[in-house]
Amino acid sequence: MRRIITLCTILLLFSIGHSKPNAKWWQSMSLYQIYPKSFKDSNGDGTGDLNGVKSQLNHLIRSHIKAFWLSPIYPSPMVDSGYDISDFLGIDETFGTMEDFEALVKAAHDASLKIILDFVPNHSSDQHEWFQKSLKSIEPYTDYYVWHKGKVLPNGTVTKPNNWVSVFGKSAWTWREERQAYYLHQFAEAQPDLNYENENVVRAMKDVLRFWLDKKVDGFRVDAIQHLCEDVRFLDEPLTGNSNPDDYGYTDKIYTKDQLHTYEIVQGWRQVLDEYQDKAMMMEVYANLTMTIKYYVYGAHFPFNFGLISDTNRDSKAADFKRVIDSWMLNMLVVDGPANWVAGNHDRSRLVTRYGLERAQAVTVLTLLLPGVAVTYNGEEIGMEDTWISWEDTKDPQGCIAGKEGYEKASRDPARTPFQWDNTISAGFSTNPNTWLPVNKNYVTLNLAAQKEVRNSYYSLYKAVSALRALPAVREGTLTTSLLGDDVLFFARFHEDSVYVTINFGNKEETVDLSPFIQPYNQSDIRLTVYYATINAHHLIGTVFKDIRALKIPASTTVIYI
Ligand SMILES: *[C@@H]1O[C@H](CO)[C@@H](O)[C@H](O)[C@H]1NC(C)=O
Ligand SMILES: *[C@@H]1O[C@H](CO)[C@@H](O)[C@H](O)[C@H]1NC(C)=O
Ligand SMILES: *[C@@H]1O[C@H](CO)[C@@H](O)[C@H](O)[C@H]1NC(C)=O
Ligand SMILES: CC(=O)N[C@H]1CO[C@H](CO)[C@@H](O)[C@@H]1O
Ligand SMILES: [Ca+2]
Ligand SMILES: [Ca+2]
Repeated sequence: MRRIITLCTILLLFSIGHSKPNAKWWQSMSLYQIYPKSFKDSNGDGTGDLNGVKSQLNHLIRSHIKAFWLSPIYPSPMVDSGYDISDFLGIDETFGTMEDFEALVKAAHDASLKIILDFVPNHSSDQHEWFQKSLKSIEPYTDYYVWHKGKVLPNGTVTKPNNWVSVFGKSAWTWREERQAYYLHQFAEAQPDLNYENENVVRAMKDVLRFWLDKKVDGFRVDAIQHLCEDVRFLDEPLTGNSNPDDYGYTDKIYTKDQLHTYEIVQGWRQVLDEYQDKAMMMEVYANLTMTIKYYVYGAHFPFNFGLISDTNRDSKAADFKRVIDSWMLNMLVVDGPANWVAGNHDRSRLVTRYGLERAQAVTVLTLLLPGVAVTYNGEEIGMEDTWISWEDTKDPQGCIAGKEGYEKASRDPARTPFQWDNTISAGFSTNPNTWLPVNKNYVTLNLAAQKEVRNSYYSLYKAVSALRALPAVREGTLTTSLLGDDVLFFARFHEDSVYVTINFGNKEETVDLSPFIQPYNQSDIRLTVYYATINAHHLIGTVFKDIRALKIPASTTVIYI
């Protein structure tokens, strides 16, 4: 076996998950996020649905996906695309019936795919029976939500309890005459926060988990977890210096995010999962690294790693990417959990739009070949781009609240348009020419069917690189990262086999020497074969290099060697 030398300053070696005998399915899975409204419409009403998902499981299997999570499919007035749930135990009729859901679970399991649901514990819809009863102070629902009588000013006026701002902008408090009180909503007004100080709520939400686990789902992706609990003193949060009290950034979130009680609740959910076998829980957390990693300790199988969304962009240097990778991996040495890499979701601009095509491909290679879990948002495997949406077509509350002038910056709709399957009507997403959000006009050329035919398409890259995930080196090998000059990031995965990747983020050709990473270096012995290369070096695929001391990497190009 080849050994690796450690050049302390330029090279970090992570030894993770070495041949774990009882490796669990979630530790090295390729996880696919399905946004159900936009994946596949089976009945021609212009909105995606569960039968649509079921009809396309083959696409997941061919793409080497092992598990998929569905954004919310529960009954909802759809004020926030299903994240405003009016019944935690049902299926919204837009998506189908409970029978359709059960059939999807069965079809997924028959295909050896794991199915994961979105769990949205922070809030319900204001149309939920619990909230309607809470409004009327009907027990036991009176304190199911966070109610506050408000602050009484010296002149007798009652006003909002404090300066807390909603994630979507404006006050997080809304007055209800019926209750003569304010309720808290960290998101839209129609999304009242549940009160986790109330043991009945804690119990009720655990029962929600059991309900779906009994339906054989394999786990949960937990939404907006860091907003779960609030400090019950309801004090003003310190100001940040941003002068607009309607901006989420107006206050420093010391009382409304990352509260210790939140972690304790998560621990309770883990106990529920452990009543079953082989179930996984992953958290959506946009917090600093310390607060994020803490979820590993408190029972989550993993919190999503958004480093490639939040900390790098189209201007980042190779060193920035290395820092994002190394900082997460260093934490993996101390927690018992798999690393994971998320490059996109329905809240952020599309990967290609954020990074540009060539860098997006590099990021896709990173997510697929770094250790642990790879997460793909539907459409990213074909390099879908943001779609311009008119004010009239805007659906996202974050866009609507921002108004006609500001919606383009605030709306998340551009990343949520229908999946582009082929070049037929509505991109093969629906037989209906009118879809819930318009289809991107580029579907005529940018679609899955077309990309399957082309060797250097986004999907060909995705599929070829995904196939490598079956190799021991990628499944459970160590990771080495290194900078080769200012612009080239190198990483390698080693087990009995090896995979090497060079990414040139710069705009000129670079020549690199990979010999330090392979010892003892024996020139007549070592061969690197180009397994895949992005567009500027595509012609090199299959080329065998014997002299690895001077490999040429074209500008803006990713090359994978085995
Ligand atoms: C009471 O004081 C608040 C804050 O100074 C002011 O906005 C409000 O108009 C006052 N109300 C009355 C009835 O004077
Ligand atoms: C992370 O956030 C927590 C709480 O929000 C804060 O106490 C801590 O100082 C932060 N750590 C870093 C490194 O910023
Ligand atoms: C180098 O490779 C050659 C040819 O495979 C082999 O004969 C030789 O023993 C190797 N030398 C070392 C030091 O591994
Ligand atoms: C990525 C993600 O799922 N974000 C969701 C977080 O929670 C809010 C409120 O439920 C949603 O609006 C986001 O879409
Ligand atoms: Ca439909
Ligand atoms: Ca909350």
